[in-house]
Amino acid sequence: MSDKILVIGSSGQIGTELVQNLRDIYGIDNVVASDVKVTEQAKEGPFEVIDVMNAQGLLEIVKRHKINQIYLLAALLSATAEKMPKFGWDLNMQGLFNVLDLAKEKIIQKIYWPSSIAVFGPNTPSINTPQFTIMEPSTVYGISKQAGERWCEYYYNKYGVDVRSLRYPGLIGWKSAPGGGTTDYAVHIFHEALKSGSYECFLSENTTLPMMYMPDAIKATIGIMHADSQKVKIRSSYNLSGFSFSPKEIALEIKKHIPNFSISYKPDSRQQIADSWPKSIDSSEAGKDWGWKPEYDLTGMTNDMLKNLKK
Ligand code: AKB
Repeated sequence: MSDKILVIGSSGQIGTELVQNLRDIYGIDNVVASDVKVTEQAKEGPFEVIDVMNAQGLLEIVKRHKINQIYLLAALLSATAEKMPKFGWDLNMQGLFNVLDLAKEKIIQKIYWPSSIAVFGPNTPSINTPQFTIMEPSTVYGISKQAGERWCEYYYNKYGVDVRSLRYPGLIGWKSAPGGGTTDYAVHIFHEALKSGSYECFLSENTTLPMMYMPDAIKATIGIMHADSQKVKIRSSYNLSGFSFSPKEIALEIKKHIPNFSISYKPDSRQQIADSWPKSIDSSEAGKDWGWKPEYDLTGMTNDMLKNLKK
């Protein structure tokens, strides 16, 4: 059977780029984009409006398009979920159950579901955080991702559901805007540097966080989905690392291109979230099991971001 893919939450930061990449591989008609409302993406290929909380509506669309793989990206991220804890939990968990159950019933064959560095908490070793370690997340988003990881592993062990997952660090890209995350500053800073030459950062200057350039994140996502099933040994979620930096360090890197660029700091409630997360991640299990290796570092990412945003 040929692959027919549904991307849920396709108009967000990851989905925008993932859909383009999947369509290059599988063909436009074999990748159905979907979001809670109609977006510009509807002009580019098959598109459906899906509320992932509506299991029956989801089932109808899956059957109509003969979908056999789902990438479930719809979620409330860390900062937004803190403002709407109950809705954040409901959306992040119910959406996952609705998709896992489709695979349990053998209606679809394969699932991609993103986890996050938010599964870690203040008691986790924060440097080179290991794959298996203390996980006591202190945010709604982190709690939902950690619970989601447990359910993914459970569905794999109990029902043989082929679900694959990565713990994304902060993601940086120029094709689409992030929404509602704690790491979003690392995208905003580029736009403001080019637009106004200055940026007021909502995290303090030495807040180091793990980050990744979007081409690497897409490569990892498609890489784990294409890996032989036996190679995907971890069915909760894999640590995934790119590089780490603080607001001060990225500002210095931007200054190499825009010498007059200035940054100021006004930490808000997101500071506390960032302080609970690791500073760097050990992704050696992903390297060992299915060959993960990032290409970009801070300098390479900054060069490429500015080059593309200037266009
Ligand atoms: C967020 O900041 O909430 C996300 C994440 C690290 O999962 N970018």
